[in-house]
Amino acid sequence: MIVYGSNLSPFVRKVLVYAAEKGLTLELVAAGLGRGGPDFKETSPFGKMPGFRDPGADGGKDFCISDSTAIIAYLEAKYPQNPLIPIDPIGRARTVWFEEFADTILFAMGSKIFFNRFVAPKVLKAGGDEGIAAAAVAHELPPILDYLEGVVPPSGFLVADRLTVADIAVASPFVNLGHVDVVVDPARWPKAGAYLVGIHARPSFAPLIAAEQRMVAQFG
Ligand SMILES: N[C@@H](CCC(=O)N[C@@H](CS)C(=O)NCC(=O)O)C(=O)O
Repeated sequence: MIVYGSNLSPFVRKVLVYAAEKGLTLELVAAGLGRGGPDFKETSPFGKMPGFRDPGADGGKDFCISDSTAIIAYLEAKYPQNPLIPIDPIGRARTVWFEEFADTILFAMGSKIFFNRFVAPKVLKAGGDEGIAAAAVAHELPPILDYLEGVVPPSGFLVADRLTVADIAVASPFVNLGHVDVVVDPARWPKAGAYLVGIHARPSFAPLIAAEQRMVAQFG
């Protein structure tokens, strides 16, 4: 199975970490921001990463789909062992909420910082707007961390006291913040900070983060 995109995208990283936790092998093909060609376009009609292809899975034809949530829904249905989306109504609803929180609220905040401090100046060589990034750090990040501080249970997992897609989705955008040296102040947000450190230390996240750090460092 193929994922198209860059693991610097929190959505691509979410799918790769999910697959690692499930013991599934996905091939990552570079795509997005002008890369990937027709094969990527076939999986993602609007050029958003990740795209996904499961060769021959649709009655002999390739099954193609985009959107990290759709891809994970497909994989979870196809590979139900070691479930990462609870089946009980409350657990499932909470998992969907945290994934949605990550994909919209967290991503909107994080992308202002990562885009303007890394993607625009270093990848696109177009200059970033530091004012937008600094305002997001000062005004948008703290209420998000206040919220997380209040909802992280002692178990260290957001839902069902075990790892679910909720944890993968919420922890993923914080990797991007780490790449641009935005750290969670442990004095102000001790529970949220420890939670993120714990999720990022998992064998599914840690090697990806290390590889990304090397990639980011190459841009200077
Ligand atoms: N809801 C989508 C969001 C995908 C998305 O916005 N991806 C961004 C990268 S983080 C992208 O491809 N941006 C490039 C573009 O819009 O051309 C998902 O969960 O996969």
